Amino acid sequence: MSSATLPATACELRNSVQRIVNETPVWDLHTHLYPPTFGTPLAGTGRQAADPRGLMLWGIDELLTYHYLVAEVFRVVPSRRFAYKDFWNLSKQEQADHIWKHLFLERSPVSEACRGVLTTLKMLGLDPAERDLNVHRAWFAEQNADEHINRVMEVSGVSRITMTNDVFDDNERERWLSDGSLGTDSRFVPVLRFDKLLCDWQAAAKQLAGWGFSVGLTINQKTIAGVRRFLEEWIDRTGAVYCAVSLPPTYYYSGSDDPDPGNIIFRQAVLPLLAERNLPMAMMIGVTRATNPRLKVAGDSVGQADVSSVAQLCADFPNNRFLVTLLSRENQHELAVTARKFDNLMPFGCWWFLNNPSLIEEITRMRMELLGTSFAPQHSDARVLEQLVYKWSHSRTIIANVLADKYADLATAGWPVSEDEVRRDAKLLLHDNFADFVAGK
Ligand code: HDL
Ligand code: ZN
Repeated sequence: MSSATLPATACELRNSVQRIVNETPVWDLHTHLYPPTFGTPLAGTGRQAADPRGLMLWGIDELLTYHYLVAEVFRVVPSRRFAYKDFWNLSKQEQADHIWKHLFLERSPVSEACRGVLTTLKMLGLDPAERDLNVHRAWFAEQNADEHINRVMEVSGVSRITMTNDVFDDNERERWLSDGSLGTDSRFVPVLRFDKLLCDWQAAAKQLAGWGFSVGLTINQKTIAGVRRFLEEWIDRTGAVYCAVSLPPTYYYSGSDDPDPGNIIFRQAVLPLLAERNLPMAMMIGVTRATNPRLKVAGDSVGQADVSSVAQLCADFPNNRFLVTLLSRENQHELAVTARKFDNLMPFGCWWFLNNPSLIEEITRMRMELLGTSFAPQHSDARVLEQLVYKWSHSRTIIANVLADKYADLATAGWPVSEDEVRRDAKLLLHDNFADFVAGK
């Protein structure tokens, strides 16, 4: 390993840091990706039969109908010209053709989600300038889903893919109940997600009771025990490495006497169990669901969250560890300062509407200035397999740029860094900070 200091010139320094960051494997800590065992609508070659309700999404038509692009195409072909219901009645390919025509062929694809499709095609060895979608479709159809995962992980430099396994999603739950081996693909790491448990206790209690758990609307010791048994059963079934919730901007936690049913369940059932099991809790706060329901999954928006609730939870539950990402740009500085106050808080990612170069740069720079290298700068949130390629390529470039600037500042201060030290820092940011936090180190 080279202990040589980095090159003196700014350009050479930047190139060296970029190379090292590009070479550093990343553990992608939050995605919506799945292995083929969860079924896939695009069969490709091999023994995988097409499963229309399959959860593993991949290929050019899924890339182009990513809900980010659905929202964007209605900006240029508004619903007053092309009704929402008419778009949703199109086939997946017809939707992709519509998006390709209006966002790529008839306008320059300068948005991050558009550019991402092109970066992905190029890095997979296709010609991104090829205007005929059927040429791309033919290539994807020739891929074997399982082998394609390995290739995408290699090209994107992702060593482990963390899933989102929503126990309240019927499609997902039924697959786990019928196949106990779903969590055994070593490339994919399960996470137990249960928004409804904390956000809609009435509905959750009814469902848990229907699934045979001794849970009633009134939250008493019997119900708390029933919720714990439900969580234990699903943590064991999935092998989850952390548990997760997404919460609205209005989420508020006032402390140990908070009367909200979801918060009572959170503090009396969820957090004590996770502390016993040494599992972190991920909180993703700031989503305003269905702001425009006619856009379906593309219709969610953003709101500023209450960061003091995060601080209160970190203070009240020192034996729990909290992975937190906030959706509002305005919350980022307060989250970073809160992370300076609580070592059981790991801020992560530039989530969703923040996953754009200008904001990744701003947030990463601010976090590094406040937290050094003690945070997880990014997650992909990928929903379509090949998005790993562009999301990590784009983010690595920015993270490396910020690091190079900081190393240049250190050199000016008389502290030149070595290649080994850059490699160590990059591994902390892209893998070890999260891996160690999950392990409770
Ligand atoms: O709730 C979440 O995990 C969000 O990431 C949503 O899935 C959102 O729709 C998304 O895909 N963001 O990138
Ligand atoms: Zn997500």
